[in-house]
Amino acid sequence: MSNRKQRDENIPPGDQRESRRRFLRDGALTAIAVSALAACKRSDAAPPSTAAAGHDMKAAAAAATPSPRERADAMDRLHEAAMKAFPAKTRGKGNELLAPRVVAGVKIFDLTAREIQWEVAPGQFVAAMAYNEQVPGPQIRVREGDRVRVVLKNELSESTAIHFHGLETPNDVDGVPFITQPPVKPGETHSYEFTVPNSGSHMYHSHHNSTKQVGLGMLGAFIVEPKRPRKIEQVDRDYLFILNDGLHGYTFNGKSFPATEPLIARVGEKIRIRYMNEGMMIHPMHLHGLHMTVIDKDGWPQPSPWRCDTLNVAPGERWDVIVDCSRPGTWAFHCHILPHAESDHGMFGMVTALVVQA
Ligand SMILES: [Cu+2]
Repeated sequence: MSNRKQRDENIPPGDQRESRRRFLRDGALTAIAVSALAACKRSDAAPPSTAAAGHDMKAAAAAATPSPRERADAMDRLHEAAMKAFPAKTRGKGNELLAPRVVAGVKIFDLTAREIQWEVAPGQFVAAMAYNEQVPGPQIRVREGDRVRVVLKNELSESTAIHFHGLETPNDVDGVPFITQPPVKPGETHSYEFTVPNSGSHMYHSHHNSTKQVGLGMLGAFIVEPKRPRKIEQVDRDYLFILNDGLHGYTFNGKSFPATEPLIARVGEKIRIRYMNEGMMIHPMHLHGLHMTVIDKDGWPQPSPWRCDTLNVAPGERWDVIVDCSRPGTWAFHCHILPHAESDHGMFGMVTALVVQA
């Protein structure tokens, strides 16, 4: 996907038409100005016909060339349109909590893998591979020590398998084809059953043809609540960001700005944010105005919580942070690799906001 296409696709359709009109118009004005200037140069080189004709052409060129202020206004209109569209409505929502069926004390989670169309940004539909038609897949949330069974039904046109990333499961449910199981062929169903070992923020994802399958959405959060939560974990709200940078572009929870969801809190509340990187690049997550206190790495408590405002999240990593929402305002919140977040058409991709209400 070209940057230009990415930028265009991240502008709402109505605004895209308007922005294209403006860019075409600005481009046309520039072309008119350039050809007029070229004609002037040619006429300067040739014997002058009349002084008045040369003067008229220069005046026309000056009138047709957008001024720096006009060009700035044209660019700023695009930035404003992207910002004002946030949070934009799109079809489909990922990371919805999946309620298990409970049979004989076992929590059973049914996941069906299927190829779908996913609206990653307003009007931008992309081919996706999804669990239960969600990108990210539905959130699995259990307690340390629970007995779980994940039943995978493969309705894709290729084989697949699920790996439970970060969970110290028995080897036979590790989900790696040709190491611990045969691939799950199209039309087949495969069950993974285990007692949930370590607590923390973990993930599940395809471990077969994974550059494509994970890049297209076959991933989800697997949260394990601890038997004995720490005092620092007692929060008012629990948010989760799954970062991805594959075939759908730069996304938070399967959506690109302005279709990303804002995080909402009230002044004085404590929120937890769980970052999970399912992509192929590092994403330094930067929160404006408020610091983050890092409590867990890959589900493991840090020896001593530490503070930062920019946290590097590498592929496969999970980081859990607490934010004390002490200051009201709409705080920008984005990946600080700037080409993942902003172009000359405005913000796109890995951008959202933490809204702290007074
Ligand atoms: Cu990034």
